[in-house]
Amino acid sequence: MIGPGGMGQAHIERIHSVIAGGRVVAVSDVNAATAQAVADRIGATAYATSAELIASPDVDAVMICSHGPAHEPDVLACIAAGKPVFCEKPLTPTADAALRIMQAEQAGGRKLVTVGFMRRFDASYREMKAILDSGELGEALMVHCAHRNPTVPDFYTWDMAINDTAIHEIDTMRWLLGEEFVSARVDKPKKTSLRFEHLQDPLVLVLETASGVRVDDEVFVNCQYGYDIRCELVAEKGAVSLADQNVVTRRDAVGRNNRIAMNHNERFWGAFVTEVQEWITAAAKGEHSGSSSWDGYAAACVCDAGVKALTDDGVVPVQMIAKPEFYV
Ligand code: ISE
Repeated sequence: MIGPGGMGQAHIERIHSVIAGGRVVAVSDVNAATAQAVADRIGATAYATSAELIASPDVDAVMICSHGPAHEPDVLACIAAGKPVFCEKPLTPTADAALRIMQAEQAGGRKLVTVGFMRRFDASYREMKAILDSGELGEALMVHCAHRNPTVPDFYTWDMAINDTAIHEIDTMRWLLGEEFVSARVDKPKKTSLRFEHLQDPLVLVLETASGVRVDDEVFVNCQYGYDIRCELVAEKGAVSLADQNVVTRRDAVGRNNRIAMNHNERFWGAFVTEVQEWITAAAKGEHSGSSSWDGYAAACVCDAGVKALTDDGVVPVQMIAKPEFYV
C-alpha cells in the first residue's frame, strides 16, 4: 500500500476483516512517520520510498492510495516490475499522463492496471445495468444523476467538482451506457452561501454520448445534510432508479426516517469490498478486473472537457484517441 491515508486505511481495514486472499505486508508514504505508524499497527514493513516497496519480493501486487498527481511514476514502476496495481481514482490528473501509462502497459503486453472506480461494483448500479442490457426497456435516452456531499475539505479547488467528484458519474455512466461521451457543458445555478466563495456549488454537468444520450449530473458538494447519491435512467419503455441506501426505516413520534450516509465509505462500503475482493482474486490468478487504464484515460478526457466548460461556458467537445485493440 502506497499512501495509506484515509482511503488507504479504509481499504486495509476491509482487506484485514472481510476480504479473502490478501494481506497488506508493506506500506510507504511521503510522510515516513505515517508509514511507520500504519506498519506498526498492522504488522507490516514500512519502506522509505514507493520504488523500494514496489521492488520488494514480498510484494505481489500494489495498491496506490496517494493523491492523483503522485500516481504516474508509481503506476509506471508497477508495470515495469510486472506487478498488478490497483490505483485509486483519478488514475492521473491529466489525459496525457494516462496515455503514457496505457503506452507502457501495452508495451508490456499485459493488463496490469485497475483504477479504483468503485461504483461499478455497487449491487444497485449493477442491477440497473442488467435491466438496461436486457433490452426490455428499449434504448437509454437520458440519465439524471445527483452527487451531493455534506461538505468538502479546505484544499478542495474549483476544478475538483469535475475531476474529483463528477468523475465518479463519468466513469459509471460510460460503463452503464457502454459508450463514450462526446461533449460537456456546465450549467451554473445560484451558489450556496454556506461554503467556499471559490466554488461554483452547486453545478450541473451536462454530457452527451456518441449516440445522443443526455446525462445530467447535479454536483453539490456542500449540501450540509449527507452523502446523497441519486440516479435515474430513462429509457424508451420505462425508467430505472438507483436504490436508496439499504438502511432500516425508523418510525417514531416524529415520523418516518431513513438515515442518510455522511461519506463515501459508509455509502459505498459494499461496493468497495466487492471491488477489492474481485481485484485480489483476479490478481492472484494473473487476471485483470475492474476499470482499466483506458477507463482512467477516457474519464480524464471527459474531465478535461468538463473543466474547460466550467470556465468557458458553451459546449466543449471531448477529445479522445480511438480505443486501442488491447483494451477492447
Ligand atoms: C472524493 O474524492 C470522492 O471520491 C468521493 O466519493 C466524492 O463524493 C467526493 O466529492 C470526492 O471529493
